Amino acid sequence: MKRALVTGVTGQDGLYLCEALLAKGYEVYGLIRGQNNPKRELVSSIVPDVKLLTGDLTDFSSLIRALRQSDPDEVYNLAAISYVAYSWENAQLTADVTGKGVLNMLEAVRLHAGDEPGRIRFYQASSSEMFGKVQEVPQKETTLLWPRSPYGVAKVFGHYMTINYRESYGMHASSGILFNHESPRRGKEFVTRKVSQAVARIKLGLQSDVTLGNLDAKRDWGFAGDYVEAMWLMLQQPQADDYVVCTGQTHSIRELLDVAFACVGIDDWSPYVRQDPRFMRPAEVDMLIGDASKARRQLGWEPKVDFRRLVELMVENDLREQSALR
Ligand code: G4F
Repeated sequence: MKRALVTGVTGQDGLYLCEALLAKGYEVYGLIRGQNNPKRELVSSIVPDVKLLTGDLTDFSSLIRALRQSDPDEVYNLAAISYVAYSWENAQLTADVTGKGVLNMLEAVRLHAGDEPGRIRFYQASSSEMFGKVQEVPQKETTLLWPRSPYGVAKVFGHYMTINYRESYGMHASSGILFNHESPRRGKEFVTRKVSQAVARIKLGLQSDVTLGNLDAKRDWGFAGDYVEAMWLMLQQPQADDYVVCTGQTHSIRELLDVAFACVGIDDWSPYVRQDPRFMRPAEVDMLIGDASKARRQLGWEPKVDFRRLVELMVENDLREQSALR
């Protein structure tokens, strides 16, 4: 039985990945942060077979302890402060967790693996946010990185550290450059879930409108459940490498609103949507669209859920959730 250690286990990706690994027969350990973490119960209710260990990416000795307790074959480093807007308000914390935290984990894995550096396979959750002010369309593994937020800069540090540990120590360390990926488990601060929840509440008469920021930004949105499969496939390859994971389609926030409101029979959403500068960012990533040819060719990976179906899944889920709250 293979063993995996997953950091960021309380997030959307952590939950989908744990489900996938358990279904494949892995013994799964999840790293959980802080005293009496309120999300512990959520994890235990969705994936009760995951063994939870306490640790923090900024606390090196806790990572060494978690590695000793789990002695994993594979480590998936998903933990991060992942909300881009928040990273301007907490740039140093973001650098410590989302950036330096990757170095802590890589170093802990290197020390734990001892004189067999390739023994533990390592996955780093890199991000399309690293492309920022895009230098090429579509974006691929070789596209020049130009991050536009403290979060993006921290992710670039983690990405290059992962490559550096692979090249310096012969570690099996791979980096997945994942474009935006969403699901009914997405946090409510991200735009897709903010919209799907608002649409459901407007339909049910619980809310009159929703206030957003920039409606013209475009994103390549896929389904998180599809993307965790790509993470796993990367660690099954004989050689570690870096891969872009995306759908190759891009849509604006306006198109997101079109599809989401259409799910509840509203064709003109303009009376329900307001804009406020407080949701605008100091520097915006205007457009992301990826090219996943390498992942398709080398991993045999394909996204299964398209944009329209993804939005439908999210609105249907929020209608159920909000109806139950009434
Ligand atoms: O949903 P978002 O907050 O996601 P963002 O910033 O693209 O980041 C997500 O994807 C990255 C991958 O590229 C991940 F690395 C990262 O951790 C995260 O998962 O915002 C998407 C777009 C932005 O252009 C934003 O300006 O939506 C725009 N937007 C417009 N109004 C809004 C809002 N975003 C949020 N969160 N809230 C709004 O009211």
